[in-house]
Amino acid sequence: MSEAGSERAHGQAAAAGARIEIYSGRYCGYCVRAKQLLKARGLVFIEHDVDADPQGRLKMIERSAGRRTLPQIFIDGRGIGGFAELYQLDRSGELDRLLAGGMGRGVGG
Ligand SMILES: N[C@@H](CCC(=O)N[C@@H](CS)C(=O)NCC(=O)O)C(=O)O
Repeated sequence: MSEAGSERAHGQAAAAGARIEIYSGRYCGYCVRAKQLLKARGLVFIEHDVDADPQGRLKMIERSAGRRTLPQIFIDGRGIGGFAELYQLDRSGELDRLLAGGMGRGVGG
């Protein structure tokens, strides 16, 4: 199996089935907190370690419309921001709706 070392899957199978991606760095406290929150919710996520992957960092910036801070988190391809935004979504209950796909259609734009 080829192993680039920059992308890893975490977590256990979750009911929601949403694709959660987090761009992270090794010495990033907000990344640690974001991953802790996701794990505490039992959510599966794919981690892109951009320290080991400069192209991944460029892709993160492109996908997030220019955001450069770590982490950057995507749910089903939609950038939600960093840890602060994840925390707020979790607190407000919006995270559950996003994971259930309830915000996925006909919203925004
Ligand atoms: N409000 C952001 C803060 C993120 C942040 O400051 N991340 C640090 C690393 S832990 C960073 O990217 N610093 C580099 C920079 O600000 O350009 C969040 O909650 O994710």
